[in-house]
Amino acid sequence: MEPSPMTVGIIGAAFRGGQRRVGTDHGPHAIRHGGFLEAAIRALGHEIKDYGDLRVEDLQNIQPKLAKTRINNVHIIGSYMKEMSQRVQQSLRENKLTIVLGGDHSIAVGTVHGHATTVVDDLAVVYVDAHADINTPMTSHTGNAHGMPVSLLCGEFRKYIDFQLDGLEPLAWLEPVISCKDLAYIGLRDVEPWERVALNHLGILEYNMQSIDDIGVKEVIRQALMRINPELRSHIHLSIDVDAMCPEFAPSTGLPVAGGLTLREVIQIAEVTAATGRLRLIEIVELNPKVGSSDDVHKTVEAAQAIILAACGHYRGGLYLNSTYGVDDY
Ligand code: Z70
Ligand code: MN
Ligand code: MN
Ligand code: MN
Repeated sequence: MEPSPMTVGIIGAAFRGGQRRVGTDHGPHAIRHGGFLEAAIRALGHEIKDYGDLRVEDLQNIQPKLAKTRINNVHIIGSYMKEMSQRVQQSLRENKLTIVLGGDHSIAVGTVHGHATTVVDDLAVVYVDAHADINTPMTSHTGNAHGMPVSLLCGEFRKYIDFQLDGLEPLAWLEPVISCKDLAYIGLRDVEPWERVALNHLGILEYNMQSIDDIGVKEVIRQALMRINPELRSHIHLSIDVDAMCPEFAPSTGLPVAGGLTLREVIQIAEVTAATGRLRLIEIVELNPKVGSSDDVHKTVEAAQAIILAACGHYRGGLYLNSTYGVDDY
């Protein structure tokens, strides 16, 4: 069946402040691929509204660096995520589907906050990642915010985060907008000891690579959606860290981990999620065009684009009966 035409909002999250490497801030430029991504989405029959790239240089009111803090770049992260939340809210109001191009995974603080702010029911978050990203400012060994978005967003963690004591004033506006029960992980295989304790203690729904091998990805995404969104009433936020995939499919990322999902498995996750009619936001994060060879970058960009197109209703069979492609396009 041809995807029903919809308006699609695109937001570039040109951000790298949640980790140490240069390059994730060039992710949006790489994935847009000189207009190719938008052309491919239009070819599916959709209309696009592009909100441009949000860069740190465009921000006002960045507070001066605090002397002592448990999150690196917290002053920049505080302002950036507040602005990102606003931009996501605007796009969600104006479009059926919003696509966010990261950026490191700390941008989820802004995107999930923005998304959850616009919904009446609970938001359902599907988090596809090799990592759990659930460190708190206290447990993190790195101070990198891309390892913390889940703890910053979930209410269950609030009693463990002291915004004053930990120098986190720039993030004091951040209300915990989701609960651990609204979240399902897919693809985990590199979880720190403390993160393992947190996942078990809070009973967070998790399909790690072992579950994928045991029951298959189709059953995994079906169960995940059934558990966190049983009547499909909630809007779905699909957060995809490219390192969820095997390095052979997504080599250009900061921390590749062997033994991950195939591109086809992530495409299927996107297809099944989109088919619910409840997918409202997909973000692709941690693509770093400064990592690896140009072949590596191209491979990773093509993977990101294929996943996005699957979320937009692209059919792998190749042609719809009344396709918008004409013979001239070939
Ligand atoms: C580590 C930390 C992480 C992504 C690495 C790393 C987390 N657990 N997340 N790459 N996407 O610093 O907390
Ligand atoms: Mn991540
Ligand atoms: Mn990761
Ligand atoms: Mn190309």
